[in-house]
Amino acid sequence: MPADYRFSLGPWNIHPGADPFGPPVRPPVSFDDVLTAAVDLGFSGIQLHDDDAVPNLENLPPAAVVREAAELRKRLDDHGLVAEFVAPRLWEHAHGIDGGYTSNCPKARTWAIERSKRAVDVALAVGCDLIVMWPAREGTAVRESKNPIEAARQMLEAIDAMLAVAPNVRIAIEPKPNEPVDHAFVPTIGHALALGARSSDPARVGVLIESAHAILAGLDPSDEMGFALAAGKLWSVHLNDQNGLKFDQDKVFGAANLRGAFDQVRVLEAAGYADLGGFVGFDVKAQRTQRAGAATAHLATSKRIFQMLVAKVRSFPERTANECIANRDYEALERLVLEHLLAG
Ligand code: XUL
Ligand code: MN
Repeated sequence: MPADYRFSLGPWNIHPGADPFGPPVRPPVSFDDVLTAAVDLGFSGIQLHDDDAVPNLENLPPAAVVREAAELRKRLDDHGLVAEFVAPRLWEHAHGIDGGYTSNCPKARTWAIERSKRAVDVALAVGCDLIVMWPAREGTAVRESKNPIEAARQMLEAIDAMLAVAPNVRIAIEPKPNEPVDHAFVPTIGHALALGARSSDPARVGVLIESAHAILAGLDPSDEMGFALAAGKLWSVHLNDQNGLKFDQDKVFGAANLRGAFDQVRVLEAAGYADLGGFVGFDVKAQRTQRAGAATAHLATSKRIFQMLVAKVRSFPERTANECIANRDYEALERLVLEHLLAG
């Protein structure tokens, strides 16, 4: 029997509905309510930005940051939850206006590295060894504003600084090709793995793949996952969906491309992802039209669709598929997949 999948979410996945064109439409949800909702939804992992875990971390000495993170660990414990990862949130702070690690301001770069080291402290105190590095503003809106050769070196320096904090800390890079910047540095899984391979300890650098981010890069998320899985580097996923090349939509898993979602689940199943111990995270956003009482439906639906797709993958007629492949009859294979997906 394959292991059961473990599901995770971040507090930002349950939010009051503000978007770049309008204010919140639902009351704020407290952190404790997020934890309760996670349990009710059958999730066991909580993903955290460093300041989700310790909201005032910028104003606290390092020892106090660690103390607060340890307190949070107890609160998670009380709910039967564990922290999956901590991600340094550099992109909301004034110092991170032009990126952190690749900012053109040396003071901002120093701040970014120091803050990232604190994020490692937070992760260890909250009981996890995984840091997620989403290089949000590490990139350009004006191509000539930064030197891409220098930027690769700076990203590497940041990774090495975090690795040096503790011998057991691991880093999962979560690439995204654009938004909020026009061109992000490290835009795909290939870039992330190449960078990790040049770090001071390649064994401790892997990736988190978000479906929508791969689609925004014009790539197939299941192939991106396959590439990372082949290298033993897929340490987390942010399953969601994306309707073509536009802003990062964070739609319900499978909502835009059910077959693409099936293929992602299929590659996870093929690799025994559940046995490898990684969480299945859903980086999905509630629609702004949603009323407060129903603003977790996107998470419940994503999980349900994932589980239904696991059943679809497990009942897929692999033998017939292999016959189609042996006969090089890919039209028959196409039909087999489509009929299987449509069968009740
Ligand atoms: C941004 C994104 C982030 C990261 C965590 O597009 O996906 O939420 O997953 O910082
Ligand atoms: Mn994400």
